[in-house]
Amino acid sequence: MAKELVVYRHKSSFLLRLVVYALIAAAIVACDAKNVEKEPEQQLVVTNAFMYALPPGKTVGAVYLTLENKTGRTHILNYVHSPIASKVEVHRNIYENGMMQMRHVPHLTLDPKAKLVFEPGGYHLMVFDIEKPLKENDQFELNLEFEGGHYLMTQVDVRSHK
Ligand SMILES: [Cu+2]
Repeated sequence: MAKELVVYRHKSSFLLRLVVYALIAAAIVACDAKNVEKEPEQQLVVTNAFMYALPPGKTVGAVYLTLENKTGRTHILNYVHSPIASKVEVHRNIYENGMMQMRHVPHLTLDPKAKLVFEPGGYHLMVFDIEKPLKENDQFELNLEFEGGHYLMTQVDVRSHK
């Protein structure tokens, strides 16, 4: 009788162990699923962000950078923030009616696998009301806010005019 009881207990702890292993396995799968979900946002990449040093008294400048969407999904850039400025906007220069026009692009669509180079004469980030004069080799922070509440932070290098 006592022996049977021991056997029974042994079986039950084996079952319990199985359940625990199953739960651990499920937790690992859940973690993996989370990582996969997070990955697309990590594959939005900003590189080579820079601004030309501003002449004394000037408080508005243009930032140039390369924005890459390495994901298979469309992403929309809705807002850009910087601690050094009151406002940052996505602008695009368009040559129209013999004149260079500057347009505000409030929602910039980045197609899957798209690489967009912000450069003089094209896309740029207009930075308004810069609080302190920016000299060569200064750096400041820029935060890009995409639809769905995903943020991308980058440092902007201040370069001298050539
Ligand atoms: Cu502009």
